[in-house]
Amino acid sequence: MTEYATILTETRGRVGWITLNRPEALNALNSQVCADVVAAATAFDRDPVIGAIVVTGSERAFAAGADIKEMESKSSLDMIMGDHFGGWAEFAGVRTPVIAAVSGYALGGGCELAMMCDIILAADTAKFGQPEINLAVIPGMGGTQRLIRAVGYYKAAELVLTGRLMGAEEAERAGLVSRVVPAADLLDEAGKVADTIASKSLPSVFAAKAALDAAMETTLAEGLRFEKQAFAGLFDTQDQKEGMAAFREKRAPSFENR
Ligand code: CO8
Repeated sequence: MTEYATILTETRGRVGWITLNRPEALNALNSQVCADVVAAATAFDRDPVIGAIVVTGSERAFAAGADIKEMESKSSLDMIMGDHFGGWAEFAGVRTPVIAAVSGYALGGGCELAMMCDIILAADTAKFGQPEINLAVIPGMGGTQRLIRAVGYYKAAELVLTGRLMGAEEAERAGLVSRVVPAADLLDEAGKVADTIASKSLPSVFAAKAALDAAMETTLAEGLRFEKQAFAGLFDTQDQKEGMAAFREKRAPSFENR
């Protein structure tokens, strides 16, 4: 397994785990973290054994944002030409479903990283927010776009314009969080969700994620066309025959591609 400077990685069964590991900075996302997470996630994505990825942080912080100390002295030109965080688009584009297991702070880029994932499980201690306005900047890794799609315009506007943080329960009510669990159970629950996804037929999992992504990115008519094609495409897989035969024969399916 490759060693990374700012994250820990591990394979458990068919699940790839990525743990942000900069405790001294509450897992602030500097360019090295971006490079490490992208390298680890894309390596898991290419590994045919892996059917789901979990990204997590520490008990105190999933990630407290992009690294303010790294960004502080940058000019506008540095930000444009450096493209320090360009890799996050690659992370958001992996085919394998990614579960964010969030405990403690998920602020700024940390909240945005969670929103690049497909499922957000939150410990009851989690705190979400886009406090960039307090630094005289705005979200830059998708916060103004993905947060609106998750919680609607008015909630997103309040959070982005005031910098207010919201707790796990409020985030779940608002639709940002898939499920809130007791802090002590967070990693077990994330592992269970990941194992469940990884037990399915991979082509159908990839197709489901791509169709869900299409819903976030396109019109209803385009999305429905995409879904129809993706649905039809799965009927050429052996696993579709096996899944439906297993249903008819009242037994568990045994998929080829998982
Ligand atoms: N960047 C750098 N260092 C950080 C960050 C951060 N985002 N957050 C915390 N740290 C460091 C602190 O400086 C401190 O280090 P040190 O001990 O050396 O002083 C250490 O982590 C512990 O933090 P605190 O002492 O502040 O811990 P508290 O428990 O008192 O407070 C908070 C915790 C409330 C989370 C507080 O640390 C905080 O407000 N952090 C900043 C939150 C924030 O503003 N996040 C948004 C950052 S901007 C952003 O994310 C933009 C994303 C888009 C970038 C796209 C580029 C293209």
